[in-house]
Amino acid sequence: MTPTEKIWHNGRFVNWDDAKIHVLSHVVSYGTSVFEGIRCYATPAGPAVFRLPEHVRRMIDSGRIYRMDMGYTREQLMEAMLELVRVNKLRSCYLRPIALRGYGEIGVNPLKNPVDVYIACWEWGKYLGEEALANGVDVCVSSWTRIAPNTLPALAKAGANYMNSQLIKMEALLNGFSEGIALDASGYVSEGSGENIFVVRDGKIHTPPLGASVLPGITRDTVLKLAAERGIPIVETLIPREMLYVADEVFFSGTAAEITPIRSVDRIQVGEGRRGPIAEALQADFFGIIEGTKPDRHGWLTQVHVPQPSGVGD
Ligand code: PPE
Repeated sequence: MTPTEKIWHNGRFVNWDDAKIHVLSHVVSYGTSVFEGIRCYATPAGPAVFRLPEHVRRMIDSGRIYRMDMGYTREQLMEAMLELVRVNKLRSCYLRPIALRGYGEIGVNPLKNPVDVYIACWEWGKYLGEEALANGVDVCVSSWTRIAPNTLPALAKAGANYMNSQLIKMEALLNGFSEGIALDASGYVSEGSGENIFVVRDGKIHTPPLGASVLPGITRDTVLKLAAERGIPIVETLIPREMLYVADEVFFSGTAAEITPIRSVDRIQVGEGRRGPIAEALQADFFGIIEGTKPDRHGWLTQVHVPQPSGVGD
């Protein structure tokens, strides 16, 4: 990770190296945090953040589920992120807002500990490797089950959920795969350690419903809308594991992973063993919008509005 100059903390900009917490902060022992991952892209009109209002809304929702009042409105958090990108003078970056229970009391009860909000950003390349977007990745079905309903809420993007994700990811990597797909507590396909999943058969796209312990992905929603626009049938439905083995295409979506094709599952080739036509078409729409070569019909980009240096245009 390449440090940037500033991190936003409770309404103030602090130096990157000064954004520190005490070891007895509630979050360290008990995992008390909610966060987001957001990408800012370099468009021809300048840096623009992809689906910023939706990400901030999900962060506030995550906090609500865990009774964490952030003390900032959606508008304030959005403005803080835009200002942070300007302050750090970045053309493109990944933004990571985090709300955590800080230092005060020790013990499980979080309610006496302050809620601290931080926002960091840095330049972050391709999540599953440069080649993954074009050629696809090799994945496995995890031996770990995704967090079950009524244990940890999957709709919240909470730090603690990622202990489950880490088990999925480590197992996959140590066995020579790029990523693992977790099944839900009933044995249906859920999601990757950090991505939603889509399965194509006979021209129709399937994706697990929110009840299958998935994060309500913003990119997932983007894929649902882009597919509908192209007239590609897309349904949210329970997916049996073996659908992965007989699919024509399988692909991931996520802020970090964007739209990444999957070319094999458990060493069984998916379709032709390379990126399929539906994934390619959706990538073309997605990258077209974020690169500014296709119109932003849905208003998904929020311009950062970098001030022009004085003298330009004189
Ligand atoms: N499921 C999980 C478990 C998940 O972590 C993500 C995002 C998604 C689905 C896709 O959601 P969305 O980004 O809104 O489309 N994972 C973030 C964190 C990755 C990380 O390694 O950290 C991300 O993609 O930014």
